[in-house]
Amino acid sequence: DTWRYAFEEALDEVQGVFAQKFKEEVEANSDHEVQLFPFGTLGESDNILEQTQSGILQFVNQSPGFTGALIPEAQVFFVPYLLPEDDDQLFAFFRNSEAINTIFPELYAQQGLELLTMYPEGEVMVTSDRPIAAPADFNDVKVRVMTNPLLVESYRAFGATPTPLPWGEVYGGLQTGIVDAQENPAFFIESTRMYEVQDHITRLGHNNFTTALMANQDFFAGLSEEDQQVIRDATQAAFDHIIEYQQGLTEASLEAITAAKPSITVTTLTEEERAPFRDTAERVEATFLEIGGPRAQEVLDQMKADLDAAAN
Ligand code: 6CS
Repeated sequence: DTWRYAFEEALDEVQGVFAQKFKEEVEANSDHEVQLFPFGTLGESDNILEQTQSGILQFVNQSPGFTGALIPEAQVFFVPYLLPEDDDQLFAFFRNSEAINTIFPELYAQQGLELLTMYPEGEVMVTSDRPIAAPADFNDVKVRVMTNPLLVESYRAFGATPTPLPWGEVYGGLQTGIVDAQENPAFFIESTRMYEVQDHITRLGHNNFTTALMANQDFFAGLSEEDQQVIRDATQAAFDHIIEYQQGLTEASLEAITAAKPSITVTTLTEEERAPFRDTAERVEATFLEIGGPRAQEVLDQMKADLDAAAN
């Protein structure tokens, strides 16, 4: 039979590369086929998640940037400066985190979703129509964010005017001035050509883009143990592949962007410049504890313990 798998990006973007590896592994190790549905074939991110909850799709890759509206605890990924900038620490965290491997699967299960893995997609950068070096520069700047209440709060704390929009409206929104800025990893700024309608890229070092692969829970529970193992193994292989794939990706993407548009500026803020942004983390964390659902405190504490373990 055929398993249907939807994701939020194109085939040659990070989620697509992950999905292709997953498909290859499942098909090499079982009689099942995996049919891939990239962004734009079945609707926006929220649509493909609903289609998976209802069983029309078997698999979905959705980022907490959108899932956070449904599972409030998943908003934790938008506390700024929580995830480490160091790749080795970041990857160790995703591999070994108790929060990701134990707590989040329980929370996703309450929504009919089997959480198979979470993985990072790359350092998040701000693109804008004006230079940004301090919170004051964000004054009256409409920053498009994913539809996640804590992400909205974090940009409010940065001093900006956050505007939540689904992905499909972003390029046009930047082009027509409905929004002035947005955040995403470099590979995505390059592949979607957002740089065409933005003049500045700023590296605040505030986050890495987290995403998640899930299955419809009834579908997964109804599979033989052997098929479940095929899925777990394919997930692990895709995870390893995507970590490897990301080596050097950010720098290569930035080079491609500046080659395509030499006038664009790419600025890495100094530690001094980052300090006022970093100072907002405490306030955003407090908001997370208010709006992050019944297990917010437990999730935050476990994340911090996991991050400490990954740092050592
Ligand atoms: O900004 C967004 O909405 C999108 N960003 C990425 C990197 N993947 C999918 C998501 O829809």
